[in-house]
Amino acid sequence: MEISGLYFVTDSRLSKQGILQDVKKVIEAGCRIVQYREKEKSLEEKTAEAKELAVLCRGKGVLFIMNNDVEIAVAVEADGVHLGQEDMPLEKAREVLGESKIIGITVHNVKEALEAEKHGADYVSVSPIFHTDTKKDAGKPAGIELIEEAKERVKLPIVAIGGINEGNVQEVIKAGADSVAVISAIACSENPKEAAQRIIRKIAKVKEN
Ligand code: TZP
Repeated sequence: MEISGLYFVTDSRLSKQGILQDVKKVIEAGCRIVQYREKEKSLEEKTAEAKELAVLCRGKGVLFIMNNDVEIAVAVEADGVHLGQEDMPLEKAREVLGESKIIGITVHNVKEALEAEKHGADYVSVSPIFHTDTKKDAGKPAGIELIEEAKERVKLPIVAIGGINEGNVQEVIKAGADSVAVISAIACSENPKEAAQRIIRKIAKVKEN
């Protein structure tokens, strides 16, 4: 399945209604990619939650990606895993997951994106595009220039992340992002379904033109 459009990433610390509810709502809105990302939970808790979300996503034909943890991805039969630069090396993750699974990786510059491509990533997540309070160590905002540069030099689908919301999503897509990964603009909203719908509509408008 294609890596495009809205890509929702869970965060129980920010969620108003709980991540299960958030995921149900974004799927109702039309989101086709969900990543389970929980930083402060035990392995047992993460495995149980990931399992529940994996089953939900599978039933709806939505891609389910596990953040960082390759073992949990295997245990819950996730569609893939998302790695940071400090996580398990890509080749190792590929060995464990096999060719059929999706492996995405966070990159902060074109050099890292080219490395990821060389080592067999399925998509790169260029990060952070704008300022974000959600990930404290995300680093300095790269701006949409990084999307433009990555789009020019890398063949892989480009997922943009960091501070993306309904106000700036269109410039992100215009710059060349195939997909936008969003946490707070949806999880912190009183109505995650409507927030997701507004972002999806804005993406569609750019693609229509
Ligand atoms: N990786 C880079 S920025 C970020 C992650 C997980 C946080 C994105 O969250 P938000 O709330 O959409 O800015």
